[in-house]
Amino acid sequence: MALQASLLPPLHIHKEAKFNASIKDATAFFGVSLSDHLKSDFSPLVLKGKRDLNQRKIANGVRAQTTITTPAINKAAPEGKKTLRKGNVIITGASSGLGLATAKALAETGKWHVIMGCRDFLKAERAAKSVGMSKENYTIMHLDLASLDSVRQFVDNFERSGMPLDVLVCNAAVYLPTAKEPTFTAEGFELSVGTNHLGHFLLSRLLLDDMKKSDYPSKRLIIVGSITGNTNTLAGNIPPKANLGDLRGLSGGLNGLNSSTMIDGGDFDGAKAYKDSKVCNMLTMQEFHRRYHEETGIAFASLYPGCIATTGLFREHIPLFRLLFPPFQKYITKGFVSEEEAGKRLAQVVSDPSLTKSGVYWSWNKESASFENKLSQEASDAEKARKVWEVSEKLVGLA
Ligand code: LMG
Ligand code: NDP
Ligand code: PMR
Repeated sequence: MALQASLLPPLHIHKEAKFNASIKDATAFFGVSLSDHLKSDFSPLVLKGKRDLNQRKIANGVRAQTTITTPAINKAAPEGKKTLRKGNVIITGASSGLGLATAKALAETGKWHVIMGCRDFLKAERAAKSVGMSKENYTIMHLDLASLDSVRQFVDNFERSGMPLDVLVCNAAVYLPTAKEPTFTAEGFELSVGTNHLGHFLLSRLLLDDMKKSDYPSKRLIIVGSITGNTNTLAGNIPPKANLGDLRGLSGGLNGLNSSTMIDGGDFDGAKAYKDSKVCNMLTMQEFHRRYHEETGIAFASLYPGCIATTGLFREHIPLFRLLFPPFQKYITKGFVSEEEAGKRLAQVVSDPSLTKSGVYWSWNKESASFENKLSQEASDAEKARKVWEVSEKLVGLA
């Protein structure tokens, strides 16, 4: 049933704080749990598909470290369902880093068909081969999130493939910390927010109907967030800090002509634009939850997978940074995770029966046990989420 990459039309192939002294808040501040009483609810067994009742009991034992304001409605898959068809999961930016590691982890279970939404078809094909994914477990489809036309084309292609959509993972991102001048998407939005937020916003809105139609028992829409967008953490307090302000730049279209290229209307700063885009990602997840969770049963989630200091995300950073950042995170902050471990974490948010709660921002402690983390004030501001949603709708042509 799955359409393989080679059967796709060729045109898609080539385009290419406050620091509160409580343990709970310390947990959120450092991005990992400081308490060690939690049991890991992730083990390779889960990914290998041995999900029996015992395991579910263990998983249910995972307690939230911190709470969030959004209501939690647990729509777990029916107990004991054994003859589940393969799930179909779209992962954007699956050609490297976290996306690739997640694709690999899911493909290996034999329970998932991964649709890799990538801007560079050949790179994606090589990447899938290099990690040993077998052909029947993945399909590559062209997707350039820096072009809304490409996003629409991707959705068309996917729909024409006839595959149901069970899970969508918005993972791709660009980070331009050394850029002196802004660069732009095809529609003229500043590239970081345009790609990381607006491209994914259109994609997820368009694919929501496809997800509604799926008969899969545990449908999920996941948008990757980050600690650096959360100013209730140490990492989120390294300048420049995320701040969406009153959204005047976003409302103006981030084009640098009649509006600022920055969401808050300030001067261009690539590192800040990335962090702002992550705040938009986390706000969008919560707004999706508020608008659609009850109606659709889809679980909406975000996560901070840990500091994966070796990925391509830092490709634009200066060489000295790229050299020092991994040992710094490994030995000093201890926030480092390998691509493989981070991939398992995201795969868990895709498929683990214990992570069905909607409206949650997941993080992991040092023992790699998941917990519900607390978002910063701005990243959990419902009014701002609504505004970002409405302004974004206009910018991408949905309203
Ligand atoms: C902006 O700068 C950039 O301008 C922007 O481009 C973007 O990258 C943005 O957030 C991303 O950052 C902000 C940043 C610049 O400012 C600060 O962080 C202010 C503090 C500056 C402190 C610099 C000192 C560097 C040495 C720190 C050593 C660690 C101490 C902290 C932990 C305390 C533990 C007791 O700052 C920088 O860019 C600084 C460079 C940071 C690179 C990260 C790597 C640091 C490497 C430190 C050496 C570690 C060596 C590891 C070896 C371990 C062996 C055991
Ligand atoms: P990578 O650079 O390795 O992966 C990013 C992926 O996004 C690449 O596959 C890249 O494609 C793709 N991409 C970039 N632009 C576009 C575009 N216009 N259209 C389609 N795909 C695009 O970085 P990571 O794996 O680290 O990042 C993955 C996610 O994890 C991001 O959302 C990031 O914010 C998040 N994250 C990362 C952390 C880290 O420490 N690394 C920490 C917290 C969150 P290509 O291969 O063609 O370049
Ligand atoms: Mg940060 C617990 C401490 C911690 C964690 C978990 C991160 C994660 N960082 C921490 C601390 C520090 N960082 C400290 C003390 C410094 C000053 C030396 C520092 C610096 C720093 C820089 C310059 N860190 C960075 C940068 C980047 O360019 C990265 C960034 O901000 O990208 C947007 C980054 C990151 N630190 C992290 C994580 C996860 C990143 C990658 C950002 C992301 O993907 O969201």
